[in-house]
Amino acid sequence: MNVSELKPITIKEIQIHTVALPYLEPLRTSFGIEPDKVAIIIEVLTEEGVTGWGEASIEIEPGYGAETIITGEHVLAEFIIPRLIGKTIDKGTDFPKFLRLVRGHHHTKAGVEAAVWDALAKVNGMRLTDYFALFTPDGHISENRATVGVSIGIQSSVEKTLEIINKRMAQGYQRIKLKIARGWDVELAKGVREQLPDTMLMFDANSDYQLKDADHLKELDQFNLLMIEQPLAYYDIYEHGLLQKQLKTPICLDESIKSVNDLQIALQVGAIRILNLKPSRVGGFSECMKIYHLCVEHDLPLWIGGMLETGVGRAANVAFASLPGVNMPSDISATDRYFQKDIASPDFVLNSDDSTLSVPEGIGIGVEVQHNVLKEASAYWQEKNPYHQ
Ligand code: OSB
Ligand code: MG
Repeated sequence: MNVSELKPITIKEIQIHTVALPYLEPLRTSFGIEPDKVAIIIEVLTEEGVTGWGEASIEIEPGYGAETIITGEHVLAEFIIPRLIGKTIDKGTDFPKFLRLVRGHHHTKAGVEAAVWDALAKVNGMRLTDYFALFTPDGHISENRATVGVSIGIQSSVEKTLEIINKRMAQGYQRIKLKIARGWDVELAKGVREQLPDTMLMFDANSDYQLKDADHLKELDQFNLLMIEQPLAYYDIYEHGLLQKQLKTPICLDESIKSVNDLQIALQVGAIRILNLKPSRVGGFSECMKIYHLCVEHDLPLWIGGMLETGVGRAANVAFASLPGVNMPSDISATDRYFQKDIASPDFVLNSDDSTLSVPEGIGIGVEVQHNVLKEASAYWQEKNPYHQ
């Protein structure tokens, strides 16, 4: 199908639902731990009668990204929703121009944009993954499944970490990501590698180190890590280039890459060998698409990162991660890695033979929002709301 033949949507109404869900296994990172998943679920109703769903995946504290639930609600109500009501959107990649004068707020914008892409796919009777594929380089079509791994938080001991790794490997996860921090790195690598010399293993530092730690980080080179994710500051690109020159282990950037322009700079200064692309961090799927094209042009290995999304956000991420340019295991796990009861159904279940998640067959994101669970999760947010009102 040609992109110019796609049906547009006209936005009639946008509803927002702030939710919280208790985690089954909270993720301790170098910047902290949160007991509950929080998000703003965005519902876009169209004149055509279809409803699109998206997730603004924001954390309670501004420890990963700058946004909070309150900034998200504020920017949605005052600046984003008023710019969209009554607007006709021809295709997904046209979306950013409507929010040209709302700068930053990537996680919030990404949630709205995801709902718009979902509505567009639905109005065209297509799965979101096939709708995405129309905007990728020629010949790229969905592989109908995304290869995935699992992200494991900082634990109290190497033994405890190995216990969780073994549980996840028994479930079928073939790539293990461990969170690290200063003081929780070399000893962990040594302990895990003694037991699991060949496992696909990577570390994520979430910006805990400085360039002056380069000699220490070099000790990690002996452990055959697939990559080290975001060792240095969340805003830095330049020093990652200096660090990569000293390290054999490939540097994967997460926090530092907020746009295709950032990626161009990182490539230019040799700061990146692998990209963790999070739709929420870069502000939505149009920016993801530009980044996807640049990765293909530069042969840069690419995978999709996660923000411990609910089924709504995860479904869209699985749809994107099943495109062939996404060529390393993504941080998208099965529903039972995250929640007892999710707001979208059916659950994502790991295909344990090949460490994949299947793209659902239904149109759009292919999962249905469970209105009763959405209501419960909204009430749980009201009860748990940690902000002083
Ligand atoms: O750095 O990738 C990260 C979750 C919250 C904030 C930052 C990160 C993460 C993850 C989650 O690693 C991975 C997942 O969604 O399963
Ligand atoms: Mg990361």
